[in-house]
This record gives sequence, structure tokens and C-alpha cells, in this order.
Amino acid sequence: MIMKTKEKIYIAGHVGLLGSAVLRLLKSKGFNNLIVKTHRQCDLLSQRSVESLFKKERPDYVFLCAARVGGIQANISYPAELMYENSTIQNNVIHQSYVQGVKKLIFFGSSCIYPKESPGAIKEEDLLSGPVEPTNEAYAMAKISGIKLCQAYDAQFQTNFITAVLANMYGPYDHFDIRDSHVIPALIMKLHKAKKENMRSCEVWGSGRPVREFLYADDAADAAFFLMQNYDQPDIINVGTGHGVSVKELAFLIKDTVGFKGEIVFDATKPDGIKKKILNVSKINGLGWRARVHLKDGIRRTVGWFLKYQKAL
Ligand code: GFB
Repeated sequence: MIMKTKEKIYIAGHVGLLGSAVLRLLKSKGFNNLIVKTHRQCDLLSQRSVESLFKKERPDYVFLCAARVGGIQANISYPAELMYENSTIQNNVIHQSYVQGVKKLIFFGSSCIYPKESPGAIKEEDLLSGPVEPTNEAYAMAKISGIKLCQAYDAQFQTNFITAVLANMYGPYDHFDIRDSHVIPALIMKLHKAKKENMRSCEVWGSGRPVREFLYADDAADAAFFLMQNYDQPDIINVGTGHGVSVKELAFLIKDTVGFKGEIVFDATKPDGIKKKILNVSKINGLGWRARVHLKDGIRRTVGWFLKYQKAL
């Protein structure tokens, strides 16, 4: 299915990390019939509000980027909110997309939906083959339920609702918070503060040994666009770089980029989470898509963005 530039596209969650990247990309490709709504204009947690939005706008395509997300500590602290809000948002948007006859919808899963013990790079068929990491179980269950909901509508009503499973994302417009954000924004904030305050050391959570794969938000948006144009299967598809880096390597990379000269100290009392999370991306690579932004470059761009906009955060 090919989206045409005049067709109506709704980007749910256009102010977030992924949604803002999708919006930039669609605009740059000449799509000019885009629907974006602020939280005040449409509360995605409200069934009635989502129903009236879809009735009025009748979008042709939907990018379901809206989600409540957070790093390892947020997942431990707010499991109920993460599960309730994600389930509700996706239920409302997916159901109304069906009711109003949306031609195609893309939903996004995260690599944390897969079993915590995965010997190699995680394949799509590994889903539900073992228990997920306990620190993000509630969020993972909501996301798995969203995937299954898309597949159920596809099976029963012949909709075209697809799911991309994304590696840990980062980039401009990420949520920056020392405690609740993901590792990259948290470390950019902490290391920048340590530099500014001439601190001797800066604390990094856990052992430094966990391995993560990081996907730049513009690459994620590019993959989403590629899948909307080229992939019409209910089966999930992984999106990532296929490369992992340890938290220790990442911390040193951010330290160098920020220019902090002190020491990095690992706090082993803080949780490591899953030991290793790298996606097998041969399926999407086989279709002709590859991530382009190298981690070093992505971190440089993200730090640049943070330095410019930090006062507004
Ligand atoms: O990014 P993060 O919170 O997500 O943490 P997960 C990744 C790793 O970085 C963990 C370590 O091993 C953390 O212990 N880390 C070191 C830090 N210092 C910090 C810090 O200052 N802040 C944070 N946040 N981490 C999430 C899931 O897991 O992955 C979510 O909880 C989501 O549900 C996301 O799916 C993609 O990779 O551990």
C-alpha cells in the first residue's frame, strides 16, 4: 500500500520522541494533509474524545506513536500507570481506526516485550517464548496486548494494522529526567551537570555491563515510513541497528561528547535490568531498509539539541 501526499494521515503523539520525528519526516516528503492534536484537543485516554476525533477527521492512515514511556526506574515506580495508559490509548486508537475504516495503521512495540533470556539477537518469532524482564513487565504486557489487538482486527476484519518492534530509542525531543527517563537522556543530563559543577565524579546506575541497542528517532521514523509503504503483514517486524553497546561504553561516549573530565562511578545498588537486548533485524534489512545514524553521531546530535533546549525542559 502506498500513501499519497494528499491523503489524510493522523500522527497520534506528535510531540513525543517518535511522533515528532515522524512529523518532520512526513513534512519533508511533501505530505501536507497531516492531523496532529494536542492533549487538550484530544485526550487519547478518553474513548469519547478519540471517537469524536476519528468521526470528524476520518484519517486514511494512522501512525500510533502515542505512548506513556520511561526508563528502568519509571517502569519499576509506575507499573499501573504504564499498563493502564498504554492499553487504553492503543485500544481507543486501534478500535476507532477499525470503526472509521482507516486504510492502514502502524503500531509500535519495544524490544522489552521479548523474553529476558535471549541467547543471541532477538528474532520476531521469540515473542512469548519465555518470561519478560520483571522491571518492565507491566509496560511489556500492554505493548504485547496492542500487538495482539492489531493482529486480531487484521484476522477478523481484514484491516491492515502492522506493528514495528523498536530497539531503545533516543534523540531530540526525548524526555529528559534524572530519575525517570531512559539511560541516554539521563546520562546526558547527569554528565552535563557534573561538568558544569566541576564535580569529581558522576554516578551511572548498575554494573555497566548490560548491553543495549540504540536506535536514533529519525531512523525509527524512516523505518516506520518505509513499512507503511512496503509492508502489509500482521506479523511483527523488528527495527534496530543490530548492534549493541555496553552501558559502560555508552557512558564513556556521552562523557566525551559532553566534555566531562571527572570519573565515572558505577552504583551497583541500582538495577541493571535485562542483561542484553539486541534485535535481529535481518527481516527488515531483507526488505531493503537499514538504520543510518551511527551511535556516536546520534549522541552528538542529541547532546547538541539538549544544550540548545535544556532551559525549556
Ligand atoms: O534506558 P533504561 O532505563 O532502559 O536503562 P532498559 C538501560 C540501562 O542503563 C540499565 C542503565 O542497565 C540501567 O541500569 N543506566 C545507567 C541507567 N545509568 C542510568 C541512568 O541514569 N538512568 C537510566 N534510566 N538507566 C527500558 C524499559 O529498559 O527499555 C522500558 O524499562 C522500555 O520499558 C525501554 O521498553 C526501551 O533498556 O533497561
